[in-house]
Amino acid sequence: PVSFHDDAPGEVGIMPEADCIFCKIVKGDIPCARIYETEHVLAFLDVAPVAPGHTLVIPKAHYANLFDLPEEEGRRLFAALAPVGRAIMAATGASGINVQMNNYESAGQVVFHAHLHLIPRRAGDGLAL
Ligand code: D5M
Repeated sequence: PVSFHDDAPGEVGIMPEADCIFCKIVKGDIPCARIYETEHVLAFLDVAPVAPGHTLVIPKAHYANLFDLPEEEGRRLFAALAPVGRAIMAATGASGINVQMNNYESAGQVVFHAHLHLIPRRAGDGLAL
């Protein structure tokens, strides 16, 4: 990511990557089904769900994957998981939920903006994750 200093003294921002689809979603240039949002974190429905309610939780700032993520951003992402997960379970009637993160291409990452998958589960749903 490219760091720059914005107007606020002492603040460091992360410039959105021009060709990153999740940065475009954060900016509102590409639509999404937004289900949760804070100053730093966004959650929206996955466009190719493996189960109804499959959701992605992302930092608004651009980091390629887990290993680029500053500790504070990781904390914010993790803090979003329980409220978002609870809401997804309530909305879908799921009885369980998987949290999955793919890092690097060989682990199945196709969008190189760090994101966590929240995947609602039901007993006997047959999903192999
Ligand atoms: O998964 C990347 C995930 O991102 C994959 O499940 C599809 C999803 N995706 C891709 N484009 C969009 C848009 N525009 N909206 C919502 N969801 C999207 P990975 O973990 O990188 O394999």
